[in-house]
Amino acid sequence: MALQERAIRTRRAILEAAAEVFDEVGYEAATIAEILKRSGLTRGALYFHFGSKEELAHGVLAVQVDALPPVPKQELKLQESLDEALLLAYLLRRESGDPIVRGSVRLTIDQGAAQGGLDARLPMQAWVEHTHALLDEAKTNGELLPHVDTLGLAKLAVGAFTGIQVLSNIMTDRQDMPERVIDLYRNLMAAAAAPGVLSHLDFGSDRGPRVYQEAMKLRQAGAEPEVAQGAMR
Ligand code: XVR
Repeated sequence: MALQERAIRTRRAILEAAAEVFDEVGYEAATIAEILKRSGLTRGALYFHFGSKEELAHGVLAVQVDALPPVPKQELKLQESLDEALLLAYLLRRESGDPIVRGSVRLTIDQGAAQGGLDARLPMQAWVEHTHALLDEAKTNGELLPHVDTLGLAKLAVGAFTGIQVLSNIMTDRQDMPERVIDLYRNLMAAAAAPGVLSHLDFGSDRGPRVYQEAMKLRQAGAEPEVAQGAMR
């Protein structure tokens, strides 16, 4: 294995161990000793990559959006956006969850403000940009009503997703998260989608599990999203 590849894997293993600990106990209670134990690496290896707990936390925050694997491409970009939100819902749940996603989102939510402590603006800004780009594509394709401000809608979607995530976490340990996401998108899309598009969106309750399985298969195969074209409708 090339030296660089090994360094990338080590870094990844440290971030996963750190994310797990942040998810379980939060930033304040997390210790480097526990993260070290989880990672199974040496102290030297960890400190070579991250100099402090704060650096570890910022490392976990920085990879949040990239931790969402690609969903199969769809003709309707609005469907792709819904599919991403559903996939994220599954990656936040305990059984089907991804440690980086869960740990990183806990760090983001626990901050709650732009100032003080960790800087959680980085992942939130990245989500807004990612969602904005997808909605812009949808608008270019005529999927959205002409008056729709895509940046405003992107901020609304990210803010609302965060809100229902907190609600679902408190009420059901995120068990009802897929339902909450479908509810959110039904209502957002009823206000923003162009006539005729709404009826072509799949809001079915079996959509989430299918997207999740498909995305996990793609991730295992290490495939690019394009390969999935036509694999899922
Ligand atoms: O941007 C997002 C999607 O486009 C759906 C709207 C999700 C934003 C997730 C934000 C993250 C931070 C806290 O989730 C939290 O609960 C995929």
